[in-house]
Amino acid sequence: MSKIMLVNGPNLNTLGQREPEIYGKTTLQEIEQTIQKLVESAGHQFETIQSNSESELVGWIQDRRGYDFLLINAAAFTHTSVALRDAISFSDVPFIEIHISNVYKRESFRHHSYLSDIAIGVIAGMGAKGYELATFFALDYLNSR
Ligand code: CA2
Repeated sequence: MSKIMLVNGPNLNTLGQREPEIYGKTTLQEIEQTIQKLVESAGHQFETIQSNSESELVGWIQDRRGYDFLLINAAAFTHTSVALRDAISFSDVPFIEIHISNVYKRESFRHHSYLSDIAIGVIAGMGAKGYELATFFALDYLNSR
C-alpha cells in the first residue's frame, strides 16, 4: 500500500466561489473527495492539506514522512517560492504539479514555476479534471514500481 498526498496552496480554499470562467465551479472539497475515492479504491492511503501559509506548507512537507507520491497545486507559491521547492526537493518524493488554468495563456509572471523542473510532469489548463488525470498517472506510476 502506498500513500498519496494532495497539497493545495493559497486561495484554493475559495475555489468554486469566484472567477468561475478561469477556475470553474468545482469546489476544493469536491476535488478532495473525488481524489480520495480514486486513491482509496485503488487500495492506497490518502491525505490532503490546503493552506494559505507558505510556512505551514513547508512544515507539512518536512514533517510528513513516508508518503510515496505528491500531487500539488502550489497556486501562487508556484511562481514565488524557493522555500517550497527546497522542501519538496529535500523530501525526494515524486510529484506532479497541477494547475487548473492554463497558466501559459495568462500573465507572464505565471509562466515561470519553481517546481516544474523537479516535477515528474505538469498538468495545466484542464480544470478540476487535471487532479484526476494526475491521480491516474500517480496510481499507474506506483503500480509499476
Ligand atoms: O490555475 C491554477 O491552478 C493556479 O495554480 C491557481 C492560482 C494561481 O495563482 C496560479 O497562477 C495558477 C490561484 C488560485 C486562486 O484560487 C482562486 C480560487 C477561486 C477564485 C479565485 C482564485
